[in-house]
Amino acid sequence: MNELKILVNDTLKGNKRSLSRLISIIEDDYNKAIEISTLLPLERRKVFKIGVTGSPGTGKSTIISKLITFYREKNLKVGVVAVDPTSPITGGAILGDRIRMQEHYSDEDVFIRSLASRGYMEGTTRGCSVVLDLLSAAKFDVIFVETVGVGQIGFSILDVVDILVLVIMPESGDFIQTMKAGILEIADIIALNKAEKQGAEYMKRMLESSFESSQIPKKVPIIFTSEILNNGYEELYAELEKIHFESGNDIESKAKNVRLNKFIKNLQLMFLENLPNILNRGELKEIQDKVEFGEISPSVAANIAYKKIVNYC
Ligand SMILES: Nc1nc2c(ncn2[C@@H]2O[C@H](COP(=O)(O)OP(=O)(O)OP(=O)(O)O)[C@@H](O)[C@H]2O)c(=O)[nH]1
Ligand SMILES: [Mg+2]
Repeated sequence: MNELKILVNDTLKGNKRSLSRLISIIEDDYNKAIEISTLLPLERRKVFKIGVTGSPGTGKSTIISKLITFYREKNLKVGVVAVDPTSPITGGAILGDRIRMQEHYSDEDVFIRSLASRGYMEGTTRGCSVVLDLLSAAKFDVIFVETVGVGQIGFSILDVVDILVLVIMPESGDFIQTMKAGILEIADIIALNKAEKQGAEYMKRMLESSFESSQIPKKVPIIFTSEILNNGYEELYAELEKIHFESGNDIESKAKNVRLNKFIKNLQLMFLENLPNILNRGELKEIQDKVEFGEISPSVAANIAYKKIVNYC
């Protein structure tokens, strides 16, 4: 058996060291990520994937750490993946996550991991989605995906989660940023964190009025959370569970979209990655040579090549 198969088998049996090793391989090597995804069993069990997004330092990791406690009380296995697609691995951020979620590190049924976009920027979505498949196959029940921002190049958290929690805090200019990025419209729950600070109530009113004026169809719950006062977390958890169970159908239809999107994205990435190889074969190679020597215009050639590829199917 090759190394990847052994690692996948061990991961499915619950070996966290093998899981960690596989994630490093996924981060580093796009083709191996593809191979790993083909080794995973089809996962039909419902895994609840919760996206937690917001500007740096708003308190995402702190909130996740508090929420983990509730899910662990129900004896569910919890995974956390922190993705930062904008910067290469930074010791600081990872250290921060470790400190924030420290109390859970020794728990056998909690797995926390930061993902960096080391090797292949464009593949971050794919990398993250393979990691989530891996965690699902390893029988994690709830998976948190922490990201800074929502729609950076090559990565959209919405492609991979069931529910999105937006974390914002008062006094930070965060509100304007959030509005600009259009994140309000896609959030399912807003955690107004650091709620002990002045300005929290004011910010809530601003949010509510912007919901009214912007005709966003759904009413997004806004929940105050505070580490200092140690409150709001239970309410946030209850809201997550409510959306999770009450809108079961909604989540299933979202899950269908997620699966389909994943299929299409994978295919796109495979094409992009392998196009140079495809073009080096047979008739396509001849067309490529003609373009190179100026015997045919690149756009006409692209058109012919495209038709040949499509007809081949
Ligand atoms: N005053 C106050 N500080 C908080 C609260 N929640 C979190 N913090 C602090 O805010 C800082 C950042 O918290 P994190 O949970 O690491 O924030 P984050 O959004 O995960 O940060 P990045 O991952 O670096 O983007 C830490 O020092 C926390 O202790 C809160 O409710 N009130
Ligand atoms: Mg964090």
